[in-house]
Amino acid sequence: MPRLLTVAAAQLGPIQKAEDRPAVVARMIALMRAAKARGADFIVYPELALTTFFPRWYYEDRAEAERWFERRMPGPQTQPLFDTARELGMAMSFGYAELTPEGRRFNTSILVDRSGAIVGKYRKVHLPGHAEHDPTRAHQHLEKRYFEPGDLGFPVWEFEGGLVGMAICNDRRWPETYRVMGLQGVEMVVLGYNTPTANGHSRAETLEDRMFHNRLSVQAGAYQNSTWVVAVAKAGIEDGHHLFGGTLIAGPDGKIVGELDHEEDGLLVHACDLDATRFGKETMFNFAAHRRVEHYGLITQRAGVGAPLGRR
Ligand code: CDT
Repeated sequence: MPRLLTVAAAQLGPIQKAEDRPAVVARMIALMRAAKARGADFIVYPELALTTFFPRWYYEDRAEAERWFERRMPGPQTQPLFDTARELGMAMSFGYAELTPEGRRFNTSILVDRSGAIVGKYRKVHLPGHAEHDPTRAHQHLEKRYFEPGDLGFPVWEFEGGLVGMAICNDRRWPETYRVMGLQGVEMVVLGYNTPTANGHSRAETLEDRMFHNRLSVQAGAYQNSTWVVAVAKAGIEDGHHLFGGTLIAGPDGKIVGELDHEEDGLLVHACDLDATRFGKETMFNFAAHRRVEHYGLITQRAGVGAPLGRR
């Protein structure tokens, strides 16, 4: 019997600044009901799923950005999402801006089981962009202003009969993200993203380039760690700013099993055989047999590039 986890990648179309939480939660619930009707057990929504991608906006006073943060999860406005998940027996994952009781701010995702209980939390480690307004950029990307780097590492949880981990957006471009979870035997990585079509710098990168790098990052992480990766976009034009779509699921052989071709709310549903991860984990990427950790020291000793180690 294959170990099947039927996952629904629930892409969200744009969320405008003026759209409030109840309206977004209603869209998410509609997707959840549609996912259930298509046989899904687990629904995955994007990064910062409850609001517009607010780090594009500069607030001189950071406190003004607090309206985009959740002080409690679930809170009064998100409770209906949890209630529906419990009613349908649907596990879920979604991202939101977390404001802790101590006043700390993180870009966070959670894993919620079928009873509606939060069983896992991840806080985004790789925060792209900058902390101050940058007049040389066509678009601001102020994640470093509004969030601290995550402090929880990259844990993997026993979840829905498999081993599941989370990442958020820019994390998907870093091989360390997947490898740390790969070393815990991860069988499915779920991640959401908000990726602008324009990179903010003058260097021209086409939409095709950016979609290529999206696929490349996800497929490489899946193949090199023999894991499913479910990558879910928030897409479309938010108050004049374009986010690309391209929600996709990659299998443990790195191949894409499905991809969305629009920028609206929509579902990509796939029955993922978690046992399909075994072949890669036991052969090509049998880590215990083939990894040579004595040569990997620089990975944790250096963040940036240093002197070459080659000797004459
Ligand atoms: N949300 C997020 O992490 N977006 C980044 C954009 C980087 S461009 C400053 C991404 O890697 O998709």
